Amino acid sequence: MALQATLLPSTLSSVPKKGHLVKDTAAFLSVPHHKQRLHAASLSVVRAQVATAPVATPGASTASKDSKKTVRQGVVVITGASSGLGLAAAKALSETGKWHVVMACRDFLKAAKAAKGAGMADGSYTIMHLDLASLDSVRQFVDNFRRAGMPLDSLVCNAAIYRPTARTPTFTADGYEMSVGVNHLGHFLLARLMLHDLGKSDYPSRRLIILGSITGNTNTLAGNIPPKAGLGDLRGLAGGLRGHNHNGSAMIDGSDTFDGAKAYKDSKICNMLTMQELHRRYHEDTGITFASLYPGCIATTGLFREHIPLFRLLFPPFQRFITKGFVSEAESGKRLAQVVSDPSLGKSGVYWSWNKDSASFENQLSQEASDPEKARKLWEISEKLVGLA
Ligand code: NDP
Ligand code: PMR
Repeated sequence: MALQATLLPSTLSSVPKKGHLVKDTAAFLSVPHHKQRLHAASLSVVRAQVATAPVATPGASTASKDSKKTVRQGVVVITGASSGLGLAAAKALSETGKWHVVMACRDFLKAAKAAKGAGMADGSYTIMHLDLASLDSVRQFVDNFRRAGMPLDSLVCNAAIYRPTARTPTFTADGYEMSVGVNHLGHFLLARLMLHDLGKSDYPSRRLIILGSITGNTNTLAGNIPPKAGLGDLRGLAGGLRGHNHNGSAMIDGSDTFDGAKAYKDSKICNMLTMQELHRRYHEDTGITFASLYPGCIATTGLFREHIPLFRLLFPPFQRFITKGFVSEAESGKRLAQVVSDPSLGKSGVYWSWNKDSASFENQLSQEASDPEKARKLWEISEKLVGLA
């Protein structure tokens, strides 16, 4: 039985080969010479091994002498893996050989270049199209992922946009303010749909991770730099985040004035509240681990691309030498990879952070970012906005 399972991966292929695009949407691109090492049909066989071997071993998908301890390679979907933290985590996870990374990105070519540029090995990743600014695209992604026949063992909601200088809102395909639309609503729908796939996985530790941040937590110095995050009574969100032109507000708290920096910080509160609500609703029944994190200040990423040039120049040295909150992209990638796969970070409902020695610890969220009543309300409104209720 175990021997059979270890032979399966190299002989079966359920994903398209080089350049093959699934569906006319061209939404799926497998990497060159991709030898898919996973197959849904092998899962029932591997299940028996998982029970006796809770921890994955390197090179697990190839035949091993000690096949009793073999756990198949895990599959992790990372949104926004074409840059910054997502790319660094994709690289870190793929390098272990224990993970096949599905890079869920809005720009194929950029993602392909980024993976190559980062030195990720052919066959260790798959790029699939996902534009979080369109709920149709989110649904299409889930559909394409399922058609590809891969299991889902971990989902990382990482992608984000930050529009610090914007004084007028832009909107997603569905008409929601862009920062909250992409960072929260797109991920909310993705997470809800993919819970089903995580639930079917036989992997020893299944995880759903949503990026949070220090700047969404007003119990920190960084969270007190104006504009401060705050969702108020969520009236703007309940009104559909449509903006003035549609007799609404583009801000979650219903404010008349749009503030791009605040919209981002608000979206991070939503991310952290969503993780906790997922934990409350699903952890006990499914065993899935839900987690959020602040990976450190990765001051060099594309997140700050819309900031003024002077900020982009001074922010990295400011964080490196003054606040000492700076963390490199590579280090942040390792941190996120830990939250995906480290057995010691398997606790659910936790917001992880790292101290100066890069040791992880369970951090405290601000009062608002841990308010269960607000989380419930956010959940219910978000469900309506993404068409789940
Ligand atoms: P980057 O800008 O480098 O990466 C963001 C990623 O999101 C990119 O791959 C981008 O794609 C993708 N993305 C943006 N919009 C969409 C969309 N509509 N659909 C799909 N993907 C999209 O930023 P970071 O790596 O810094 O940020 C990653 C996460 O880390 C974010 O959630 C952020 O909030 C969080 N974080 C970052 C901190 C930091 O200091 N940088 C601190 C705390 C948290 P593309 O490449 O095509 O633009
Ligand atoms: Mg902040 C301990 C101090 C600390 C840390 C860890 C951060 C992280 N920042 C700190 C302090 C300060 N910042 C101080 C004292 C100032 C005033 C000079 C300051 C300013 C500042 C600005 C203008 N910081 C910023 C900005 C941004 O535009 C960034 C932002 O808010 O993005 C949403 C940002 C950040 N500071 C951080 C981190 C992690 C960010 C950006 C990323 C994020 O939350 O995703």
